[in-house]
Amino acid sequence: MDYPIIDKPVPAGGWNLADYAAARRDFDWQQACRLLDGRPGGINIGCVATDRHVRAGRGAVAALRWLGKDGTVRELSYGELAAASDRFAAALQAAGIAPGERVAVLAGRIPELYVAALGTLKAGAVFCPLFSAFGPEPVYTRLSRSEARVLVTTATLYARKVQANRARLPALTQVVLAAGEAPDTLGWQAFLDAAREPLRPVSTGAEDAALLHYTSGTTGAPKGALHVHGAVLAHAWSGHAVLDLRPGDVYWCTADPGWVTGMSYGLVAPLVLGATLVVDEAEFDAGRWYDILERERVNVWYTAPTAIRMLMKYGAEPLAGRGFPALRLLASVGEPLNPEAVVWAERHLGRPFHDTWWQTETGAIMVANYGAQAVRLGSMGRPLPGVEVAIVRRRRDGGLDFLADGEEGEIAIRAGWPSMFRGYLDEAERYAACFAEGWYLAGDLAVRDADGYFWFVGRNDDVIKTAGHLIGPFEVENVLMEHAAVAEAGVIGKPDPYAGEVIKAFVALKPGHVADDALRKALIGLARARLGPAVAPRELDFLPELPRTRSGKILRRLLKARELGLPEGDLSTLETDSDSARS
Ligand code: 6R9
Repeated sequence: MDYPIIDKPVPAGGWNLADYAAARRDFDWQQACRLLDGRPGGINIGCVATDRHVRAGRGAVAALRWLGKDGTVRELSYGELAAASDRFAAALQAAGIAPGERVAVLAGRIPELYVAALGTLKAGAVFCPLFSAFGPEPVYTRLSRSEARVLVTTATLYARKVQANRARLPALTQVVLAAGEAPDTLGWQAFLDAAREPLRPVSTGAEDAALLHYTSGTTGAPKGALHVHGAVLAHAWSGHAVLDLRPGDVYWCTADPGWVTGMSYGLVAPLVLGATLVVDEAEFDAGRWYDILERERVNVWYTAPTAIRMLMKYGAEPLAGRGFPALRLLASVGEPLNPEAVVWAERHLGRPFHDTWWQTETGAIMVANYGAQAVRLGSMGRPLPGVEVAIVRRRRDGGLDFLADGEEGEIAIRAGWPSMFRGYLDEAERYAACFAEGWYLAGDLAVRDADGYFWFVGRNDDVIKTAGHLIGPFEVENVLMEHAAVAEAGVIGKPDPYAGEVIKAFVALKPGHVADDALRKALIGLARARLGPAVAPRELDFLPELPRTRSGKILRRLLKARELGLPEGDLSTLETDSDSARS
């Protein structure tokens, strides 16, 4: 391989503390970045993920193995993926899409999504994935705020989630349908055929924008976290050091590319490292999942705690008569990984789950139980070499206090790692509020033990994690507020044994409206139609009024404490917390 840094294998016996400290001290991201593709200054994720393999004679290796819902299997080699993404990039150029402009995809896990992502990157445009289970409202907000010029979707999703808002999306000049037909759109093949010239290579540098991921905060609209081409170094490094991905490995990541995990590790890292990426189009199904692990001989599997808990729920029965000798490494991300899940996996799949912690903003894994270091049950692991993590408390003057081992505080990462987000699109202040004294503040609370392992405590804000997906309460409250009967709405995450949290709404009504079951159903129905079932509240209670801070913000934490029967806590801190800079 042509990566001097990641060519170093994980030391036999794993990273001990001394190796780890040395590797971190000696690690030079800038140097590594320059080495990544040989050309000074130039780097493009799409090219590193495909063309590099073709140049190295690995064009015939399977890059993508797609398992359709209906049993269809489609395989694309690295050579085919390189050619198909070139073609898509050329079509973007023919359509007049300039480098830096946004191309969005709203689709399930279909091969065209992967081709479009890589092609967009090759054309120097910015790829913006949208979760296909989002309803029309979140889709509109994201398309509109990103000023996407091109949208790749299917006729069904277009009709349900985009068409009605098309006139309100002036920047959107081209809708390309990977399946089906609709007025004012182009078919996939017709779009590709419009490119009469081959791709004119675009030179992108490490600091050029590549990916735009929308993520949720406590207040305001979703934030567009912008990532650059140089991030690929962190994807490659973490894919190697944490996921132990090797060329020719069969790798399966169950995350949807509509979320950051599905891009960083469901597309970029495995392709950059020359693995064969298994993509399953279908939704969770225990029997199907075990079939995939067994039949496809998956070597490395990356999934989420919710999925593991669902598998555990089905028990040992669907496992009877199966074996997974090919499985080498299991990893998990997105929510706290409960120790039972690790133990269960070791017993039933033959390997423990390795936890990994990171965020949309960090772009790549920051903390993990990686290499052969012992998995500490309940701990997220240790920072990767090249990543410096501290536990801090923000002072009132904006400075940071660095806390000792064993003390609970906010996770902070020293700014400057390659996959660090480079901005929230058009929101410089919101971006700046995430940093202090050269450190990025993650908004998560944790404790570090004396051996350098990090233990997750909780979020420092009101965002909700449901089935591994980050949901902003504000987006949900806004839709409920649109109903004529609603005076105010507050939304919280309510603990759930499988999904981690489910969304629960509290609503106060305007005078003259009756809080009954019909209205409850109507409100949940409205939210499902506008937001999509993944984002809509599962439960809804009526209250005479909602608790507020002195500055008028809804005290979601108090709603949560009451819901869970917990002490209501120190209200003065609740008030200052919900007024904090980061949102
Ligand atoms: C990759 C991703 C980020 C938030 C993060 C934290 C939670 C992620 C976790 C975890 C406990 C882990 N989270 N990994 N919590 N243990 N191993 O999920 O990105 O959607 O931006 O969510 O997810 O709260 O801050 P994103």
